[in-house]
Amino acid sequence: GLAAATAVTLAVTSDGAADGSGTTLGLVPMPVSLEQDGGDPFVLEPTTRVVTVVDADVAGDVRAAVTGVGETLGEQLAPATGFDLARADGPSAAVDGDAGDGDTVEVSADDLDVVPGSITLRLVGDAAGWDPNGPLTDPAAERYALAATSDGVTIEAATPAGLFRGTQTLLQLLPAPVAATSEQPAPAGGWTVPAVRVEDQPRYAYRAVGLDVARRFYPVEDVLRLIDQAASYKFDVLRLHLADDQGWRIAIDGMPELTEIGARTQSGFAPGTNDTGEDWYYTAEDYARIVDHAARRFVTVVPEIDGPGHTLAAQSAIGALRCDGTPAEPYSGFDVGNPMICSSDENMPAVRDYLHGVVTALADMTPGPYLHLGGDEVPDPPDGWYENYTEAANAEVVAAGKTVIGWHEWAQSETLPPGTLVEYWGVGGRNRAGIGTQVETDEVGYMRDAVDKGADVVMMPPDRTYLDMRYDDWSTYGLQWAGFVDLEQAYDWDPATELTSPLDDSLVAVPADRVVGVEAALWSDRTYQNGVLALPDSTDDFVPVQQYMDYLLYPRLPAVAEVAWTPQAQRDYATFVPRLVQHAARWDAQQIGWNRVTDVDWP
Ligand code: TNX
Repeated sequence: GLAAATAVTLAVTSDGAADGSGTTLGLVPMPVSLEQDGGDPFVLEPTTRVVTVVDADVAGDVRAAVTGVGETLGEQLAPATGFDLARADGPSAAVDGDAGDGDTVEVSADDLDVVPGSITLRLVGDAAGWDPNGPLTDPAAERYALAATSDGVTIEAATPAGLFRGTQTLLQLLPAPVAATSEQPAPAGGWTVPAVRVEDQPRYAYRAVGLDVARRFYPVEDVLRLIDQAASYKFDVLRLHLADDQGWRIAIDGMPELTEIGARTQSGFAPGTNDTGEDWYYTAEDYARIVDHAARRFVTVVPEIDGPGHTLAAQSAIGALRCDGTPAEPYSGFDVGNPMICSSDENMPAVRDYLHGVVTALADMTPGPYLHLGGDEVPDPPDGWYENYTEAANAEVVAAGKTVIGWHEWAQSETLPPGTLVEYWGVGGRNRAGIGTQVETDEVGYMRDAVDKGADVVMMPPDRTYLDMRYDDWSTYGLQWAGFVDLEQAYDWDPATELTSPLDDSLVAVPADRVVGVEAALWSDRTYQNGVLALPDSTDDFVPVQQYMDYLLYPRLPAVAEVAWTPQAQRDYATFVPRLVQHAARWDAQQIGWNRVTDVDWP
C-alpha cells in the first residue's frame, strides 16, 4: 500500500484534544492535532478559488480524483453560500518536485504553501501505491494536514482520499449555516475559517455505517443522503444489508425471480401492500448511482447477502434452496431464526448455483474489494450444513476476486480466505462476556476462532453501535434487546480492548492489533412507533424512513465516528459533548429530524 511507497510522517500531539482546548471549534471527529494561533480568519468570498495541485508525473486517474475532490468541495459550498467558486488546477511548476519516488514525504501543517485567496488542495508525491478500490487496511492512507490563515486555506495529503477528509474538516470549520441546502445570508463577519493548523489521520482504516434495506426498503435518495452524512463524519464504508427473510433488494443479472418474487415484501408489509408505486429493490442503475456517489466521497460500498439463515426471500424465489424443492411463502413477519437454506451434501449443487449467480453478479457491480456474506443466527443447523454453505460461499467470493466479510458466526467456517474480516456483534464484550472465564460467551469463542484462522476484526457491539436500539425510555423508535444505547454508551468504549478482560489485561480474546475497524449499524426490523412494545395495527403505523433514520442516527452517529477516527487517548466524553452540541445548528440547517436527548445540554 501507500505506506510502503511513501512513508508519510506526521507529528502527533495532544494539543487541543483531551485537555479541553479546541472544543470551541466543534470538530467531530476530533483531529489528532489542532493548533490555533489567534491569527485572523480566512474569509470565503465569491472570488475565492479552489485550486488543486498535483505533481507533473501523477497518473491520470489520480489527477482526476484530486480534481474531483475540488469539484465536490465546490458543490458542497455552493448551496448555502450561493458562491459558484472558480476552480483551477495549479501549475505544476509551483509544486516542489522532490516528493514521490519512494521518498519520505512530510505532510506537516507547518510549511504549507498558501496560495493567496484560494483553497488549495495539494497532493504530495505521486500516490503511486494508492488504489481507490484497495483493501481498507492502512489508516495512514487518509492522512492530511490543513492550514488556514487570513491569506488562504491549504490542505495537503498523499492521497485523494486524504484530501477529501481534509475538506470535510474545512466544512466543519465554517459557520453552521454552510450546511444548509439553500442559500443563506452570510453570517456576521462572513463565511470565516478560523486560523488553525490541523494534522490528522484515522485510528482505524475501516469505519462503516451499516443500513438494513432488507427489512425496510430505503429509496436511492435516502441512501445518497446517508452517504453524505456519513462522509461528513469521515466514515469510509457503507454496508448495505441487501437480503434477508423479508426482502431481496438488488437486481441480479440472470436471476430476475429474486426481485420479482423476493422484493414484494418488507417487515410488516405482506405481498399486495405495496401501494407506493416504487419497486422495493435497486436496479443495476440504482446501485451504480449509490456506488458512484459513495466513490466521490471515498466511501466504499460493501454489499451484504446474508446466509445461510435470514434467507426466506431467496427461498421464496428459488425453490431449489429448500430440501423439498418447494418455494417458501413470502415472509413479512418480525421473527429471526427462520429456516436456513438447505445446505445438505445432496442439495449443495443447487446452493452453489445460487451462490455463483449472486456472487459473480454482485462482484461485477461492485468496484470495492469486499463482499459481505452475513452468516448470523442459524439455530441448530444439521451437522455440516453451515460449513457446506460457508465453504461454497467463500470459494465463490475468492473466485470473483473479492475479500470475504462475515458476522462472528462465520468463523465456524473450516478455513477463512486471506484478508477475511469478521465482525463482532456480541453484547457487552468487555464487561459482560466473561472473557477468559468459564462463562465466556459463544460469540467471544467465535472471535477467538476468527483470529486463529487469520481474520482481522471489525467491532460492532450492539450495546454500543446498534443505532436501532432505543436511547432511553423516551425513545419513540427502536428495539431494546441489547439495552438502551444513550450517547455516552455509544461514545465511551474502546474497540481495541472491548474483547479483553476488564480484570486481567492478559486475558485477550482479540488482540488490539487485529482490530481494524468499527461499524455503526442501523437495522430496520421494526420501523414503527414504539416497535419494542407492540406489533403495528396496519402499515399506516410505519414511519417514513427518513424520520426513522434521522431520529436514531442523530446524535449517535457522530459519536461512533469519533470512536473509529480519533486516538483513544484523545477521546473524552466530557470534551466530546461541547463539540457535538455545536452540530445541532448544522443538523437543523440540513433539516435532519434529530433526537434532542435529555442527557445533553443543547444550545
Ligand atoms: C441482530 S446483527 C441481527 C439483525 C437484526 C438486529 C436488530 C446481526 C448480525 N443480526 O438481523 O436486524 O439484531 O438489532
